[in-house]
Amino acid sequence: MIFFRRKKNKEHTPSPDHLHDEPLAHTEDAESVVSFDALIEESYLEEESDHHEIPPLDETDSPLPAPTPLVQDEPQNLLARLRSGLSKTSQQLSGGLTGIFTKRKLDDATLEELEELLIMSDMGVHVAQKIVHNIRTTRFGKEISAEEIKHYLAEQIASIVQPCEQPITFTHRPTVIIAIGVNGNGKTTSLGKLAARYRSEGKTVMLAAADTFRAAAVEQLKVWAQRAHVPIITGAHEADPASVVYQALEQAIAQNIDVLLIDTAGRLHNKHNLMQELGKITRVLKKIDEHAPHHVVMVLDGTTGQNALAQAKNFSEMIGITGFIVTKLDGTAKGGVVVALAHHHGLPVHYIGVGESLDDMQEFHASCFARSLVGLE
Ligand SMILES: Nc1nc2c(ncn2[C@@H]2O[C@H](COP(=O)(O)OP(=O)(O)O)[C@@H](O)[C@H]2O)c(=O)[nH]1
Ligand SMILES: [Mg+2]
Repeated sequence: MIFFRRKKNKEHTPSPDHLHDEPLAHTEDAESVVSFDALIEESYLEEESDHHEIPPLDETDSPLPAPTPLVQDEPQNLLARLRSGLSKTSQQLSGGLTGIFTKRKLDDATLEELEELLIMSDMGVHVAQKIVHNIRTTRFGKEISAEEIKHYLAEQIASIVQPCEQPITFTHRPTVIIAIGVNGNGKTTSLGKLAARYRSEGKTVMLAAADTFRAAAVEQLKVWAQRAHVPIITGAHEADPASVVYQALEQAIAQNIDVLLIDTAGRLHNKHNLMQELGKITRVLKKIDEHAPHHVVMVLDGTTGQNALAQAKNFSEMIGITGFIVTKLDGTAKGGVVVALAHHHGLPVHYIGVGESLDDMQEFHASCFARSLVGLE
């Protein structure tokens, strides 16, 4: 399914604000558009065939001695994983840049090709135009190598995404983090990875399975809880998610837990039900702690490119999102979507997912991300 995906339109180029604010109406350059309810409903219908693989426990991550630092936390490992995770996007960008800038001056034609290349990585028309405009004003008419362009791009991208480099803060005990987002985006997996990460940092962690609609969803979270050696609160099948969350927060307080991670359902029949459920979850949390939830993190699937942007827009209009996790960047050449997200939303991007294993959830570092995205060491 594709929606809100724009083709470049040279005659009419909307302003960034215009693009951001535009409702999901049918436009000439939208390939196909669906409503939010259709999106939710579709993900609900997909449920029948929705058997997410739960990777087996293997010797690399089980048993996870807790608290023990994850291998990834060594800086070289982190960077290497980031680079390989973003390699689909960086190969496309890097290959394209080499093609465009081999012994060529920075003229209208090369700039146009550069803009196309940036749009292909899903940075969006406006980010691409902004970057190309900046290059034009400083370098027009000069000879420039692909390597120089990469450095320049990395700087530009880093400056756009820098404000989003904001790690999760742990200001309360327990700090309550709730994951929301469309089915299949990676909520459960991301929370499992975070449970292991926080545990390895020496924090005490509890998981709450508030996606009570699907038994498999609870089982999936249980496997992650086992791996990360953390307790999990679940309810009966189709129990009220709000009651699970209430019990979880009570338990977390009683057990002096540092971080409570709440997994929610991504698919309900429509927007109204989803809003109601998330609203109720928030209300019951506030009965116990008026500041909870301390983080409402939307999990986005990076492989959906500009579609992820539209989901972010829809959810942020419904619910007060405090930050993002962008998953599956390893599976896509559309890694530029993080740049578009930063440009349009400006909310923190707490973590990015660059693979399926426990070690593949990284804190978002603007300059490392930018350099890796364009294929620089
Ligand atoms: N390659 C890759 N796969 C991921 C990543 N994050 C999640 N997944 C996979 O995406 C699928 C859906 O994830 P899940 O956590 O069940 O999504 P949820 O429905 O939002 O809870 C699973 O097969 C995960 O293993 C990632 O960063 N990279
Ligand atoms: Mg799930």
